Amino acid sequence: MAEVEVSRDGAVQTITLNRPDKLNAFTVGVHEALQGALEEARDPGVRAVVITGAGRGFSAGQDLSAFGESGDIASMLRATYHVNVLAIRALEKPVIAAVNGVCAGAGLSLACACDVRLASDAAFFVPGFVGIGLIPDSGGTYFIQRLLGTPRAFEWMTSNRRLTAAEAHAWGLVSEVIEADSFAARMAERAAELAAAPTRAIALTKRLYDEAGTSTLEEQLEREAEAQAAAAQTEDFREGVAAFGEKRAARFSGR
Ligand code: LHQ
Repeated sequence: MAEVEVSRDGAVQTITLNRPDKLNAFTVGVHEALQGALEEARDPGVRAVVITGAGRGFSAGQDLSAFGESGDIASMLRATYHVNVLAIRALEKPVIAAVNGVCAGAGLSLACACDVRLASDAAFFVPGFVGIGLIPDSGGTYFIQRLLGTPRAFEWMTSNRRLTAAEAHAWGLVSEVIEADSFAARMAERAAELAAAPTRAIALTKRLYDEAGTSTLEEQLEREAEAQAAAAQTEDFREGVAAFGEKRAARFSGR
């Protein structure tokens, strides 16, 4: 069995971390396979990507038994986690973290690097890092600060508190909590909705929100103007306006 499985259903690509006995903890092999899957996801035929986990875990972060694979942690982070976190942000399509279960350490960072987070009611969220004397890496200080604000991010990430899916929803960490039995179906429905959206506009919106964190208002207004000019060149814009005029649902192609 592959440690990362990739499947395609229409315009939705699903990437499943597949080391269930280890709660899908990351090894070098998992990083490499995830990198390959994220490269595949660049195919224009893919218009939404789902990352999920097999078994009762989303991911428990770094495989602590494989921790000795590299003595140089900084280089290891740069060569593995960083590549995949940056690939998720660079993908010009929405990436959904379908958090089916336990989500800890760099698994939590990876989920937070995604654009949308859905959680099963069987999921729970654990910082992990502080439990072993480490700092939140793989974007854990970046994304979680943006999602929760500094005071809550700091308190949580330094406490190692286990958060239920309901608490994660109340905090705004996940947008939806779904009963475990209907999780796969709801995840597929949400991914299909996003895959049917005007992909170029979604991609431009993703980039604009990423840039907004470090822009001045003037810079951001200018970026919006340029992005809007690009969005207005798409077939989807023409289709959206035509559908509005004809009082029908738009059929976006992603072009
Ligand atoms: C695991 C793991 C795991 C291996 C559960 N590794 N086996 C980056 C760069 C360099 C260095 C270090 O780190 C990083 C980034 C990071 O991600 S650091 C943070 C690493 N993650 C953690 O510290 C979390 C460790 N795991 C846990 O605290 C618990 O397992 C959680 C809270 C995730 C789940 O607890 P439970 O639901 O009670 O499950 P469990 O503990 O019984 O785990 C089930 C199995 O999975 C068990 O194996 P076994 O053979 O005994 O059934 C665990 O050993 C294994 N496992 N996490 N990270």
